[in-house]
Amino acid sequence: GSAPVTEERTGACFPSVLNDTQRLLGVGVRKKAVLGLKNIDVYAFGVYAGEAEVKRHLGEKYGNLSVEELKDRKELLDDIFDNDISMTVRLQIVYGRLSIRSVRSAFEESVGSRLKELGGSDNKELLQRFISQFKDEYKIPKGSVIDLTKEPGHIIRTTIDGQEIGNIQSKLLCRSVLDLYIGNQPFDQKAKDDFESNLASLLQN
Ligand code: DAO
Ligand code: DAO
Ligand code: DAO
Repeated sequence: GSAPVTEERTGACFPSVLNDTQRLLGVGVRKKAVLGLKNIDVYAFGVYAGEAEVKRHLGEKYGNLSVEELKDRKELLDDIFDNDISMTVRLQIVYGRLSIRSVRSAFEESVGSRLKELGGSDNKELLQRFISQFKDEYKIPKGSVIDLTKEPGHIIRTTIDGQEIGNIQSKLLCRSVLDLYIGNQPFDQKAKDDFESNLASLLQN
């Protein structure tokens, strides 16, 4: 369908297609425990992938599988990466008092742990290079839209409300960021489940 999709918990609304090429495959919420006490909803997110590329690169291998079969294929995520399929994770800020400082430290924790896990060796420099894009003067009030776009060549481009703040070329960083949303311990399991189901139906068309 082409109607926008509303993330139910936050009411955030996501277009079903981005830039005429990328299809929305799952939506969810990033929560965070503050002071070890209550969970706050930080942002809603939508995960998009290039429709034509998905069909071109994965159709032959996965097109005949049911959703259940597809979910059992652990190498699917690897194939998405190895074929350098363009993707976007769109974040819509829900929490009204987000400071750039807290973004930096949350990022070090979440992406940093994936970099360690997936990359093995010392990736402090890569992490710092990405984080240095987040300058103190940026403001991300409630309603801000941040796009993390993975372009061919494993370039990750960051925009806030359509304005580019930087880009970095790194396969490991692309993988680590996407892993937060569709990897083994995703921020929102339902978003990952929806991603897989919608990917399966995309491949069957
Ligand atoms: O169920 O909460 C939800 C939303 C999931 C995202 C739905 C995206 C629909 C895109 C369909 C593409 C498959 C052809
Ligand atoms: O004010 O201490 C606080 C709570 C801040 C929570 C920060 C979570 C940041 C998550 C990353 C957001 C990326 C846009
Ligand atoms: O939620 O822990 C997380 C990871 C968030 C990744 C996205 C961070 C991009 C934030 C850009 C902020 C610019 C000031």
